[in-house]
Amino acid sequence: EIASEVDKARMKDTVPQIHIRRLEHVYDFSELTDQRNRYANLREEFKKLHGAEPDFIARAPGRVNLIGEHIDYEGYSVLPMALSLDVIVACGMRSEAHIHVSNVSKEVDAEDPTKPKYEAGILSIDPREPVKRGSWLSYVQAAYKGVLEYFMWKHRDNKAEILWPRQKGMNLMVDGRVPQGSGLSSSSALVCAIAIAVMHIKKMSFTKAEIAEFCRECEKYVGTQSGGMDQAISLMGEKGFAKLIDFNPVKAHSVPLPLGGIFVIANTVVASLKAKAPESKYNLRVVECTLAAVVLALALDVPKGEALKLKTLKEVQERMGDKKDSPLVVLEEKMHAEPYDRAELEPLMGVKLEALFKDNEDFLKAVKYGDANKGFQLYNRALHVYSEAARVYKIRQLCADDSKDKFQSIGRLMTESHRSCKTLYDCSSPELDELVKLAIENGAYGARLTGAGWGGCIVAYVSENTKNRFIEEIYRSYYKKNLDSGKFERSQLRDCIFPSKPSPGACIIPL
Ligand code: NG1
Ligand code: MG
Repeated sequence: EIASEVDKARMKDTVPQIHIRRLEHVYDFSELTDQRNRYANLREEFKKLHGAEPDFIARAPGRVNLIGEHIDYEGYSVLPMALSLDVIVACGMRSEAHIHVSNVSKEVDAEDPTKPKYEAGILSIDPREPVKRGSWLSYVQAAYKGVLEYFMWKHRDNKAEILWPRQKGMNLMVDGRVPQGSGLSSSSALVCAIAIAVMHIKKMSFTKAEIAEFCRECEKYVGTQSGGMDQAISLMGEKGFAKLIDFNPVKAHSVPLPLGGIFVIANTVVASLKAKAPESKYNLRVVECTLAAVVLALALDVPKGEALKLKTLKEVQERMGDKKDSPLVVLEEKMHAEPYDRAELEPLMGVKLEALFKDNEDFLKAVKYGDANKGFQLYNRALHVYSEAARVYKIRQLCADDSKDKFQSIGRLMTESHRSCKTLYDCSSPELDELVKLAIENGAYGARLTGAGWGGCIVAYVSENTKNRFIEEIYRSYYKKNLDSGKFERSQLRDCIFPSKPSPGACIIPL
């Protein structure tokens, strides 16, 4: 009997399909009533609009990244955990051959208060249609397209493409609780929730790893050329564990967190500007890392043809020979700290910047901006990436350690990560710096920005015993202060500071 239990547990672990779960297995007891009401409200709204109950609800969580910032797209492992803040989508068939998408949110548009913030819309069922950018519906369309394109690619020998014209339509109604632009990955939660909803209604079955890979790719249709952390953790999160996520191929390892410590998330309430025009700071960082990889590879005598094809700093580290374990020394030796500009880069690489990024419009825009401004900060960006990648493994090790001062050591590494994000990667903001400072002054072991930065949230590592006092102090010194001065409105402060617990990943909730 025990053997069969062990077998069952192992099966559960190795069959990486999307789970079908009941509400009480998704949320903590303390939030169940609130969640039941929320789900009931979504069903009711759906029924009001479409005249029938939805078939099921799909759910995908946001995440907090504990360590490993801006290194996923460079191929390095990261350490996030899924949150209970999530996106839920009610889903049903539709007789017309198109997709109706709506949102239960009553929020109004910031610029035009006569319009809802999340306007309903109709999307085509033809997955070949390009994604229209600039609306929340772009993420829905990207996810739909991602699922169907992957299906068609996987079944290309069976002529799957003849399937789509005969597709039925569907109704999707969304209720999201991950605050937008907060660095907690509201976008990927939406993409993943839609992807599994579409899969489930079309009876497609892919593994979590497959879904994570194609969701990472399809979210790029919206414009941010991101790594795969957010989609992977949203799909592969597990109750009670942080996850070390590896890439190429994507894989998640459970990391138990030390008892007695807790990660508190605090939102600056200033939205992240990572994708803001004209340059998209985020895409510019990805471009800078690619250029750093090429320049470093050339300095290591990697043949030009090969060097120009390298995409990540990790691939370069693998070519460092006996210095593979000390990339910082190599970097110091082979690159200069001053920014690189076109005049230096093009003769070195033997190609035009535009030629190197010719396949990607978003990168070309970033190149144009970098070129017209202060050049490309290759050394600083690479220094951040290599040192941050090492910190991820150190923290993972500390989580497994029995040393007494592990809380302090983990905290110190987190604060180091923040400093690196601020000074080398230039992705912090005055409010993020202020919150990190306040967190440390109020007894946190350490604190750092989380997610892309340039706004959004910090995560602070705090002793479980003092967390309530900690939260009160931060509330008083940051939120109350800004509320009193009129900088914030009360409505912005929902879920602004809360202790987080590792929650389960995406699932389907039958009705
Ligand atoms: P957020 O902050 O959730 O937008 C972004 C990227 C991640 C990762 C982090 C920085 C997306 C969808 N996600 O996250 O892949 O690169 O920044 O570590 O853009
Ligand atoms: Mg995002």
